[in-house]
Amino acid sequence: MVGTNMRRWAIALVAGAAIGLSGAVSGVAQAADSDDPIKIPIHNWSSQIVGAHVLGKILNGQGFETEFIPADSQVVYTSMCEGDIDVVHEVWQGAFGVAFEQVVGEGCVIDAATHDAKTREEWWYPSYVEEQCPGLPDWEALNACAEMFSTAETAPKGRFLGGPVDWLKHDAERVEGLGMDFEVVNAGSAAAIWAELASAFERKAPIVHFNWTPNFIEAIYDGKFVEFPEYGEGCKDDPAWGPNPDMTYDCGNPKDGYLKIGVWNGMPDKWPTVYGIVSKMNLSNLDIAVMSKLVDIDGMEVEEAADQWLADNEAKWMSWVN
Ligand code: TMO
Repeated sequence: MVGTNMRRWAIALVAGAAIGLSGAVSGVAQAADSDDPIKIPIHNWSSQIVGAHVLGKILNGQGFETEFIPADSQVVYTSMCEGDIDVVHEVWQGAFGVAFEQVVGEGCVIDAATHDAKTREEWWYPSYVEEQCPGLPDWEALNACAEMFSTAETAPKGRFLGGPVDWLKHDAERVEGLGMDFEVVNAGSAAAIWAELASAFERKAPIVHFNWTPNFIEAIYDGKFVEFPEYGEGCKDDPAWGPNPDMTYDCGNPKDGYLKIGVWNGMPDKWPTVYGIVSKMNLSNLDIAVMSKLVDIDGMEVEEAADQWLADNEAKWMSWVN
């Protein structure tokens, strides 16, 4: 660590000279922090990818190196326990709450912060489907229309187009627990869901698929989430809970789910400055929606989108750094 510290101080001196020792040495990592790169996962939805680069650029600006690692969004929680990933900045309650709370309970991951953003991840349909299937957004009304949503693959059952498997929504368990006439077909990517929505929308064809908020979709398509039996503590781990006494997941996802930041429990010792920054990071619903919009609507490259968000939100991210 001596070498590490020497190098940091050398950087600090050079930076201090360059800025006339104005006191703005906040642009330099503290002596106590390790030189190792901070390992940030890259998942498979746009806001997360842009936000990972936003965080990376903020840390780079403070003199830290970062490494982006493509990661399965469930396995990432055990990877954090093993020290292979250092920070997950978009922990969505609906998709990852179970995996995240488990490793926090084990003590190897720290629940470092809760964003202001409130999230919902749920079955969703474009509004014109309400004319085709009366009684929506109630799930029993949806189920009565199941066949309308069938494809060659699922007929006579309706198709629910789920997200990529690593989002692990337990939709199949829900279908079984609630006795629904649907079959879950997982999309290969988020882009595949949006392509199917665009195509169905053109033809005003019935479709029900996985969606979430905040997301760019709500800026383009009018639509609604399906209302399932209300989520409650116990639904995901206590079979006795909910309408089906023998099964878990017989409920919808939380309607005002959290969005959290998890870090490897070694971070506060290894990179105290980084831990300080990450613990203050705080994104709103608008931030998440804008990050996805810059890529999915405006067609920007990820890095460009991250630069744009940083340029438009300087006061916000500077407050995490200082
Ligand atoms: C985790 N996700 C936002 C895709 O639901």
